[in-house]
Amino acid sequence: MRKQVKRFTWLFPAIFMALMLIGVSGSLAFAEVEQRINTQKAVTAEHREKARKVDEQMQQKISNTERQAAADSLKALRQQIHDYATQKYNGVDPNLEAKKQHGNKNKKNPDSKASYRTLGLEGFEFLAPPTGPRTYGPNTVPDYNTTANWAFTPPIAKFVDTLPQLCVSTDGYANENNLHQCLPVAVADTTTYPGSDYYEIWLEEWNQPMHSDMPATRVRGYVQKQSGTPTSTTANDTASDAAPRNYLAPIIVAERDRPVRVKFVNKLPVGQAGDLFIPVDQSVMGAGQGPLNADGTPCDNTLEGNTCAFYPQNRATVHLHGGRTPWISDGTPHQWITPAAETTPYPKGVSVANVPDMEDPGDGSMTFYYSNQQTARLMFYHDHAFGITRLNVLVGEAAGYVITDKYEQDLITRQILPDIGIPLIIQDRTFVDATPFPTPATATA
Ligand SMILES: [Cu+2]
Repeated sequence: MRKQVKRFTWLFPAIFMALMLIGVSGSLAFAEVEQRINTQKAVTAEHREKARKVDEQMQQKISNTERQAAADSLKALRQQIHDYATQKYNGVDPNLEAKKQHGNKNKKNPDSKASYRTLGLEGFEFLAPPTGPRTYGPNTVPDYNTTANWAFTPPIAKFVDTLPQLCVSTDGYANENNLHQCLPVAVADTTTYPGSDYYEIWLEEWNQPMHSDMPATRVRGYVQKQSGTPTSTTANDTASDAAPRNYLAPIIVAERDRPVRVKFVNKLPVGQAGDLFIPVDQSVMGAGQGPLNADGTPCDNTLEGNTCAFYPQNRATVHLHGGRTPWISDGTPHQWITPAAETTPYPKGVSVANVPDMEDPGDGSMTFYYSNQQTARLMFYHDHAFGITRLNVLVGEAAGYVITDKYEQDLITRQILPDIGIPLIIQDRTFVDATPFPTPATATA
């Protein structure tokens, strides 16, 4: 009973407020219609201001000279701070002092704390700016602590190359950086499988420059082969090779709830040329010997001195990272395939399955079905082969995958978002000389 009374008393202000709101919204509606007529667009002043800012930002282009100037001033600033620190501690370089103290940890020195002081952060060693020329290469003592000289990456200048950006077939993939690179957006074939976007993606190996001061680097990556709707109706058509190939491409742009179908063809070199060109730890499960002899008879790879055949290093698959994908198309560790021409007792992983309503792609190929039942997001697709996933991804078997939806498209239409966005990928890479050198390389070798 008490509860009912309470609810009843609540109703009065609620009804009153509702009546008030109807009145207010009535007059608001008039003002809004007026505004729509004035601006011819259903956007508020706030939206227009946002759109103006986005436009302004897109107009701002920074030249390489400006980037270099910024890098130079940053370097000068680091030098200034370092000089200041050196002076502050009576001419004693705080870094060298810190090192001495670390080296003398065993000796009990009551003054050690006093002489090891840092620039405000406890335990933080301030490093001097690198001073060239550096020595690096075989027989050089590795220095990880002051001026890093290891792993053979030559000293390279920052900000000299512009980032490769997305490029599209409609303007002939013209949007190149100074290294003539861009990331092509894959062109969907919409007729071969009605209701789906179909792509034919090959896996290939090539050389590509990563910096204007370095020779080209060997990569393995994905390439779209059949671009756009083919004239032929067969799903195995490989007519066009129009799109440039590029590290971390092609980018697939999918629409929410519209499936993507992929025919993936492993076109890597075979035999010895099919081996990875970076070191492979064959003691990792799946990277060394498998359960079969070269003639296909079973063997026990856990025994000493066994004769089991090694898994080929040109195995590969496609996994859509973060995708809501049925298991047959998930590119799991056991869904890899080798190139059709490879001679091996292991031509494919034990869980390989093709999409049931797609044409059988044959040896060295596999079909995938992605549901795209997800909201707008940036994902990526990459290799997932048993034992060598990390290595395959490191050499380049990865590319962007964007899902867009009606909410995102609405924001783009109203110019609140400039477009589907600028995919930004940050990687920390080490480059080694292609010429083999004796390992371990030591000062006395
Ligand atoms: Cu992943």
